[in-house]
Amino acid sequence: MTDKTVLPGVLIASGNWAPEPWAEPFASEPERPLAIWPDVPDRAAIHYVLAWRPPAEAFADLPNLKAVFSLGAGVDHVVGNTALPDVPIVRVVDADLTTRMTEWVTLQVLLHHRQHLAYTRQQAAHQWRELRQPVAHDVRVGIMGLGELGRDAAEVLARLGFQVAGWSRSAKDIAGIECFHGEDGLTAFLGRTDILVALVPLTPDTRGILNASVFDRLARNGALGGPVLINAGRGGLQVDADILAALDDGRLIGASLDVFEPEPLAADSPFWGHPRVVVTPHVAASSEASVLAVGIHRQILDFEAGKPLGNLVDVTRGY
Ligand code: NDP
Ligand code: OXD
Repeated sequence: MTDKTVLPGVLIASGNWAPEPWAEPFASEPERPLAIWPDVPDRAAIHYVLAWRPPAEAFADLPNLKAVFSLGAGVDHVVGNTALPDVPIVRVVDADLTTRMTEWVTLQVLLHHRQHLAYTRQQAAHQWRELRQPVAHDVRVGIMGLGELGRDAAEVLARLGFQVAGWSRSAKDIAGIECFHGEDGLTAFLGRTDILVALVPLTPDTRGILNASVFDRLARNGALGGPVLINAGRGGLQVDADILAALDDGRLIGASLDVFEPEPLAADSPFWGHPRVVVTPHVAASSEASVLAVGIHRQILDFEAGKPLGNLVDVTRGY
C-alpha cells in the first residue's frame, strides 16, 4: 500500500464501552488507520476521535484532528475536556436512541401514574386492594428540555392523554404541548407540573437545577397527590440531598433516577433501598453501537466527500 491510498485515521476512545462494535464499520476500509485508545501508534494519522468519556490525554498531540464524535447524545463528557482542541464536536441524534429514551420516560411516567410501586408492595404482602386511579388526562407532565429527546417523549405522552408541557432555553411552538422557556417561564411551568421529567443537558447553567427550590414550586393540587421527579438527563442536574429531603417530607411522592454523580451509584446510597425511588443504571437510552457506529461512519464518508458535518455541538453554550 502506498501513502496515496492511506485514508484519514480514526481513534476510538470509548471509555468503559467495548470499542469493537464501534470499530466494525471501519473494517471494510483497510486503508484507514484505526487505533483503539490507549494504543495509538501514529498520532499524526488520527483525523477523527470517536469518544465516550475519554481521558483528557486522548486528545493530546493529535496535530491532524478534524472532528470529535460523541458516542452518545450528551457531550458534557467531551466539552469539559481541557485537552480538547478547537475542532467540531458531533453528537448522536438518531431515531434508535430517541425511541429508547421515549420508551424509558413513558415507562417511568406510567409506573408512577399507575401506582406500580404501591402495587408491588401490595403484591409482596399478598394484598388485594384497588387504589383510586386518575386518568392520564387529569395528570400534568412537564418536560425540562424540548430537544431531540424531550420533544419526542412529550409528543408520545400527549398522545397517551397526559397534559404535557415543556420548558427550554429558547421559545418553542409544538402542537399539543404547552411551551415555556427561560428563567421567566420556569415558575409557571413548575406550578402546572405533577410529573417533572428532566431531559436537559448538563451545562454550567443546568448543574444542580433539580433542587429544593424547584421541588417547592411543583404543583401540590395534582391528581396523583403530590409531585414526582424523573431524571434521565445527567446526575449532575440533581441535588441528591434535596431529593431525599423532599421525598421524606412529601414535597415529592416518588422519583425515577437513571443518572447519578458519580456513576456507578455508590453501594451505600439511600436511593437503592428507598421505597419510593426507582433506580436504573444509566440505561434510559443506551447507545446501540451496531446502529450508531454505522451513522458515524456514514457522516465521516460524507464529510470526506465535501458535505458539512451535522448535529454539531455549540461549545459556547455547552450542548
Ligand atoms: P438537545 O440538545 O437536543 O436538547 C436539549 C434541550 O435542553 C433543548 O430544548 C434546550 O433548549 C434545553 N436546554 C439546554 N439548556 C437549558 C437551560 N439552561 N434552560 C432551559 N432549557 C435548556 O439534547 P437531547 O434532547 O438530544 O439530549 C438531552 C440530554 O439527555 C443529553 O444532553 C444527555 O445528558 C441526556 N441523555 C441521557 C441518556 C441516558 O441514557 N440517560 C441518553 C441520551 C441522552 P433549546 O431548545 O432552547 O436549546
Ligand atoms: C448519552 C447517554 O448521552 O447515553 O447518549 O447518556
